Order: sequence, then structure tokens, then C-alpha cells
Amino acid sequence: ENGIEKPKGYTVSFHYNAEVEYHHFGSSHPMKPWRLTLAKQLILAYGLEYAMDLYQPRPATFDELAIFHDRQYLGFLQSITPQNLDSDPEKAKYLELFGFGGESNDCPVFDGLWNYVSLYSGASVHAAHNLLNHQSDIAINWSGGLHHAKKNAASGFCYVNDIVLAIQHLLTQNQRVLYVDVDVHHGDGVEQAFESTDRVFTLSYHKYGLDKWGAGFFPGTGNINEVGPTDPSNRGKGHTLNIPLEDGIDDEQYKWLFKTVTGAVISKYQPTAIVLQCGADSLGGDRLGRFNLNIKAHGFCVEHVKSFNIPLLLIGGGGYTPRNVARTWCHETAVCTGSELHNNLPMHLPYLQAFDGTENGGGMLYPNLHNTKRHDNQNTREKLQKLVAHAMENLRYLEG
Ligand code: V1S
Ligand code: CA
Ligand code: ZN
Repeated sequence: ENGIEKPKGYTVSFHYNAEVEYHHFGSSHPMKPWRLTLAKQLILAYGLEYAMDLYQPRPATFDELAIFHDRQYLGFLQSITPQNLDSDPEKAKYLELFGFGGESNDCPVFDGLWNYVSLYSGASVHAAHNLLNHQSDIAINWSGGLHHAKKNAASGFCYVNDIVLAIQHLLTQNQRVLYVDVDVHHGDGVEQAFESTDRVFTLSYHKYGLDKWGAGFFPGTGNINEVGPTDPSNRGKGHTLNIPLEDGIDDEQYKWLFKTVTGAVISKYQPTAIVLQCGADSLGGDRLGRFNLNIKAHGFCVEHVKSFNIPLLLIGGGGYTPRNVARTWCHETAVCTGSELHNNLPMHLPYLQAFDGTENGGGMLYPNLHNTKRHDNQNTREKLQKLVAHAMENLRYLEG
């Protein structure tokens, strides 16, 4: 009756284990796994579950994670708890080494950490398997997308790199996999993991540059000049593209840029599978982000990639204003299934108050996030044109 049905001619699958929602990074930490509860409630309230195949994946095993990560690092991750953290001097020694140190507390040790990382990774690996078996054409895991994790270190709220694990699975049957990252942060962990292969092309759009105090935007890498290894004998040469942006980029600019650059990469690289990281911290009004995108402009990236009809894995990532993260991922789920959603949120939505009131988006699915604008647009037409020209220059390497 709500008009939500399975798309004709292709299959969308949704991979989600609700246990991830119950993990807490700590009250002052911006990463809130319960944003996934909000997203799921919106998706269900609109009836999108009728348009997809739903799966509840099991957690990934130690051995599955060890396909990318060092066993010693995983052993540490599996055994560390908030309780044994300070008491065991042996563990204290490894904290720094494995990326848990520093006063920023980006990667806290919290209760159930191992369960959390194996749940979100299990979902990405399961989603990749579904694409390989041809059980789905588009597979979604909103709990994944943790692009900063390294093989032996945690970084930027990421402990295990589910994206790398999923791509490794896709590589068993795909000659070329394209990774596209619209999170406001540079996808450094994925880029680094595949820097020496020509079978994965990594493309990241992100905020890059110094603030007025001279501090670089996290993680501080991803300049347009960073194109991977420069040694001509390295097979990975030319298979990385970074699009560094300034504060305040708007809908029209971002859509034009995304379409132009991603389109060029797809037509030159000819991937047989695509992984799209949909970090929602590139939205206007995000607690950590600096861009000014509305939900439909963010969703345009999904629409555009989907239009190529190449097997697609969609994963989450950052996103620190939970109600807008939920709106975006609900909208993008609907983009995948080809469903139109009404701007008025369904009345029977649990947690309706999280989306209600002028502050929270007035009970709408698509509030104008420009109203929450806090960052002037520093991206001029000229700068973006130069950037695209530079990107196209970098892509000439693919022509051999
Ligand atoms: N920006 C930012 C930011 N905010 C925090 C933070 C805030 C409160 C806490 F209780 C804990 C951490 N950390 C950061 C960034 C990391 C951003 C990670 C983004 C992850 C993703 O969206 O891309 C994918 C899920 N960390 C830093 O900026 C590091 C410091 C450099 C910040 C300041 N301190 C003092 C030193 C380290
Ligand atoms: Ca990015
Ligand atoms: Zn981010």
C-alpha cells in the first residue's frame, strides 16, 4: 500500500546485525553506533524492507580478519578490555604501538570492542559474498566503512578495515575493483592497503588543508599530488586519485565534480565491481565535517554510481549528526531500490522526536541542511576547474 516493492530486473540486499547498535565509544565521543538504530527505524518505517533481501550476518572470525590484519594486532584487539588496560603493563606497551595512544582518544578501548569490530566486518564480508554469488546486484552494509584502519593499527575511530576485507573477497573473482569514498575524510587505510596493485583503484573526495591554527584536517593526507607509488615498476602507480576540497562545498559543485571525475575514472578503468563508502560526515551541519551538502546531493553519488549497472557494495562510514546520518542512509537505501520516499516522515516512526522540531529537521526526511551552515564556501569555480584538470591529468596514466 505504501508502494514499496522489489525492484524489477535486479536485487538489492541489506546486511545488518543489530547487535552493533549497543556498543558505546564513550559519552563525549562523536562516533555513535546508535545512529544505526535511527537509520534502521527510518528504513523500516518507510517499508523499504519489502524492496530488499535482508540478511543477519554472523560476526567475522579471527581468521577472516587475519586475511588483511596482523595476527599480533588482532590478538591484542581481542584481549584488551577497559579493565585490563591499565593493570597489565604488557598491554600498556602495545597501546601506543597499535594506535590507541595519544590524548585525543580517537580509538578508545570499550566493552565489547572485539564483538563490535567482528560484527561490522562480518557484514561487509557477507555483502561482498552476495555480490560474488550473484545473489545481489547491490549489497548494503551501513555499519561498515571504517576506512582509516591499518593492518597493524587502529586510527580515526576505525579498528578493523572492513572495506579492505570486502575488496579482498571481491578480488577473488574480479580483475578490477573501484573504491570510491565520499566521507569528508581521506580514505587513507584503503588507499594504503592497495597502493601496490593495479587491480584496485582508490578514489577519495575529502576536506584537505590547514585551519587558522595551522592544524591539518584529519588524517592530514590526500593532496591531489598524492597519486600512490611513483616508482614506475610499481604496479599500483597511477591507481590512486585524491580530490582535496575546501570548507563549505555546495550541492551543485559537488554533484558536478563527482559526476565528472567518477565518470572519467569508471570509463577509463572499467571496473567489474564498485565499492562506495557513503560516509555522511560530508553533509551540512555535521559535528566534525566542513561541507554543506544536502541529503539528495549526497545521494546523487549513489544514483550516479548505480547508473553504470556494475555490481555495487555500499557501505557507511563517518557521520556525526545522527538524525541526518539516518536520513541520508535511508534515502540512499531507497535510491538503490528505486523507491520515492515522502518528505513527511511516517507517523508511526519510533524515535520520531529525534527528527522533530525545527532544530531537528521539522519531521521531514529532507530538511534543508544549508540552514545549519557554519562554513563559508571556500571552493571557487576556478579552483574546482583547476582541480578537475589536474585530476584528468593524473588519470592519463591509465591510458598506458
Ligand atoms: N575532527 C575531529 C576529531 N574529533 C575527535 C574526537 C573528539 C572527541 C572525542 F572524545 C574523541 C575524538 N577526533 C577527531 C579526529 C578523528 C576523526 C576521525 C574520522 C573518522 C571517519 O569519519 O573518517 C571514519 C569513521 N582526530 C584528530 O583530529 C586527531 C587529533 C589529530 C586531534 C586532537 N588531538 C588533541 C590530537 C589528535
Ligand atoms: Ca573521502
Ligand atoms: Zn569521516
